[in-house]
Amino acid sequence: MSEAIRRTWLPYLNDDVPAGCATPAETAAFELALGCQRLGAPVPGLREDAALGEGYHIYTESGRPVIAGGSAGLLYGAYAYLEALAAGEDAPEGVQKPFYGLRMIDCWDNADGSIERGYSGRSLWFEGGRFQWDPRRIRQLGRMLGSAGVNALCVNNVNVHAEAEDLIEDAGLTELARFADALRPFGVKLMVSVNFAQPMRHGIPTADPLDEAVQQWWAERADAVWRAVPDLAGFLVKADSEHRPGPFTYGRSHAEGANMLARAVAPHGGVLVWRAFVYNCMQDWRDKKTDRPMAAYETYAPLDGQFDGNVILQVKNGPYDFQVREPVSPTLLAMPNTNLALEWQLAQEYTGHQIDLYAMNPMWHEMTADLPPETVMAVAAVSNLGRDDNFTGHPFAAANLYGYGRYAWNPRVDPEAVLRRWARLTYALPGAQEDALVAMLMNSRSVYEKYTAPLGLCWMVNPEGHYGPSPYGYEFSLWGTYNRAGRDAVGIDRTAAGTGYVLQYPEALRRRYETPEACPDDLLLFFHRLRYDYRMRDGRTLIQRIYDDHFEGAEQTEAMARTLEGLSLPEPDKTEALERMRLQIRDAREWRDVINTFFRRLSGVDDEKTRTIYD
Ligand code: GCW
Repeated sequence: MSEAIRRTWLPYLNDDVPAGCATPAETAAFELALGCQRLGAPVPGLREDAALGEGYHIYTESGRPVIAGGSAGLLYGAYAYLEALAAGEDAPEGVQKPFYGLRMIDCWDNADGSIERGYSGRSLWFEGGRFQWDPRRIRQLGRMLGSAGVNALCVNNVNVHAEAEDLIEDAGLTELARFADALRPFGVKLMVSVNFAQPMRHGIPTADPLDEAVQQWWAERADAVWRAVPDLAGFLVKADSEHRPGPFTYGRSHAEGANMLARAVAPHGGVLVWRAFVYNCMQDWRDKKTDRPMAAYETYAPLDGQFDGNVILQVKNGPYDFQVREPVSPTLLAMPNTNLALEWQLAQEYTGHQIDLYAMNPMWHEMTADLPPETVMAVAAVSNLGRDDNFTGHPFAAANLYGYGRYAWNPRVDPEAVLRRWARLTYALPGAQEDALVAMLMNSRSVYEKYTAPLGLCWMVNPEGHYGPSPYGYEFSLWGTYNRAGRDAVGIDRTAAGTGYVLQYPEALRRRYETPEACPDDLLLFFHRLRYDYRMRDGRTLIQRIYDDHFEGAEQTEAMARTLEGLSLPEPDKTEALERMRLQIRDAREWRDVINTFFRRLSGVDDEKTRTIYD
């Protein structure tokens, strides 16, 4: 582990991380004293006002800035004040409150120190089956989370392996409490992923949610857990999914399963976050009727209104699984009487492993058009954090963590303003360079989409690790993940005449998606099966568009490398970013050539522009 504390978006605070603070209000005072001194700014007065809760009010009184807020509000106000000054702006006056009360990071960290889909090194807090961490790094992490505005961290993987079950057993509670103590000063509460079948470890022959012994075991467990960590935010559960146990085994519904756990945590003010990522993961590719994107809606929409008040149903943004582009999950639009959380993935599982540039704020912002932010009451994001010196693998991937917090505070925030703020705070580049960096980030998703799987084509990725092209990789698998590319046509018909998926949408979206003429290009093959000679709006054939996108995406990657070389970034960020960019260029070429060759071979159609497509 490196001794040096790495640059974050608060570089003026880098070398001293708050120690000895027990509450967010104390951390606020520490950060302001240090930051204002470094920035040569007046230190604001702090006025605790519990009624403001996590919100804060910044105003001037007798010529002196004042920050009022609840304990966490003071901390958020302090960071807002410091950030504005560091970015060369006036301190923001007025009241600010977070849009979402629960702003979670879900960590897929395993107790052995590995991270499922982690691209930034090993876990920052687990090793060898137990909690183990470097206090300085955890304080810096706390500062990053607190200053981004995140307020809950689920410490362990939703796939709860045996060692992690110990977290809520008596033997594990002291360590859990210590870790909660470490993050509490930053306004971050812990959450724990639990195994639905955990009572069976204790001689109870079933995990049936309607069984009294099971209910009693969970109630007693929750009592013990909250005795150790009184402000634990709640439990998170992945059930009946990808071989995890769940209520289906006992013929019970997911409302029955979730409510049983919710009743155990309710007396302690805890929430029960239940994931809606449930589908048949043992599909037969020959079966064209079972359509995986339909699964969550089929399972959950009929249960609307049946969940207890402290259950939050956590739904991934799209109906598949964090692909580059998916339509909004129809489940999110079908459950007005259920508390919903929208789940994103900061970890770049399908979006380039924190090697390829992929800034997410534009994508999150785009979703607000189809999913009014008021539809959900919480947001969650799978963590991109790890033990790498820079915390996020790629130094620019920090923009996604920072940006997620800004979006959780205000889902309608302008993505460009967020990326600019992050870039300015982190690097303070000369104006034109900052513009170039921000433009590159704003465009990064589109570039990635072009050279990987454009037009809503999903799953052309290598199943082994989910990096790099493999057009047949998922085609004959059990996971319900097909492109069905043939000699004449590609894509899946999800209209009423096809799988019927489109019928899960409210009318306006259904109309937009049900005909190829109305469907936006970027989701065309998600909803429709089209011939390669299908004419796109701009007159190009479908196959030509596939070729063009792959060539363009790979070329744009090379342009990004030139932009990057021109930036006066500090070391080691510049070297790290350039090294990753070299890999991105290599991999974008590989995507281009593999995917274009695949379609060229299948269709027999040449590129109109006679560029090289290998045979
Ligand atoms: O995307 C899939 C991932 C799994 C993950 C699962 C989930 C934690 O490939 O690694 O398991 O989603 O969201 O539960």
